[in-house]
Amino acid sequence: MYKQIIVKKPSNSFVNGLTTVNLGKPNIEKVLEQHNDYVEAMKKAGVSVKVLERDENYPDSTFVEDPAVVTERFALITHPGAETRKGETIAIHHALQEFRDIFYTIEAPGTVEGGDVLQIDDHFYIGLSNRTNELGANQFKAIMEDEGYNVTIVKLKEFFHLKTGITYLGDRRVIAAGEFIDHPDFKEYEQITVPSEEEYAANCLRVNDVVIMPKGYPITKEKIESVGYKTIEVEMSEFRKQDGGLSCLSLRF
Ligand code: CIR
Repeated sequence: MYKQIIVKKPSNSFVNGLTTVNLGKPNIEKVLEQHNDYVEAMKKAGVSVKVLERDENYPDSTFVEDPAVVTERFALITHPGAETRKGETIAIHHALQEFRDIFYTIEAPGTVEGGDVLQIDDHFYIGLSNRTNELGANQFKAIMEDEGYNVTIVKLKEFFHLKTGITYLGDRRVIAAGEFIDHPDFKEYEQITVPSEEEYAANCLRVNDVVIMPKGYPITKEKIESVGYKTIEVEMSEFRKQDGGLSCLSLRF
């Protein structure tokens, strides 16, 4: 269960960030409003929130999940696959020094983005995507195995990041969409399946007693609630325009 999260204020340059979808330009007022609502939802779920200042030089830097992975004992600073995001690691490394003493780093030409990393208890799954390459995934595996974790490398077919399509809810249960429905690597977990029209809701977050999920996905919401979780919905429309899911906006530990 999480005690602490780190988020980073969206910059005005956010509207010029990377995207592969065609949903229009984000509206910066709405971006800031939705980011505030996200922070409030997290506080309601019982975590302390450290807010990092915006950085205009890095339009995508509000997606703090990608430049680091934090475990109970140490932090791993990634090497983002996106050229314009590589420099984001400096500020995240700095911020994490308040919380962790031990750091590992992924080295070029290896690339890893935190959106491709899913932790299920003492098991890490890492996706091979357009952002995380084999060299990076192998470095990640070696570091984590040395630290006593199990690691499975999962090759992605379509999803942007691993966690775009799968979330761990706790209690040996996952939410899965698209290529992760009935995927052999996750067969030991009970699955809640997300219908294709609600695929975006596969990226949500179990935070202590609640599941924080994007607003506007009633079928998935109902499925999550029917197995006994409380949900909090957060409007994510402006982050979705930049390929951002709900988990991307925080580092949790
Ligand atoms: C990017 O392309 O890097 C950002 N526009 C979106 C990053 C989303 N991050 C995540 O899913 N963890």
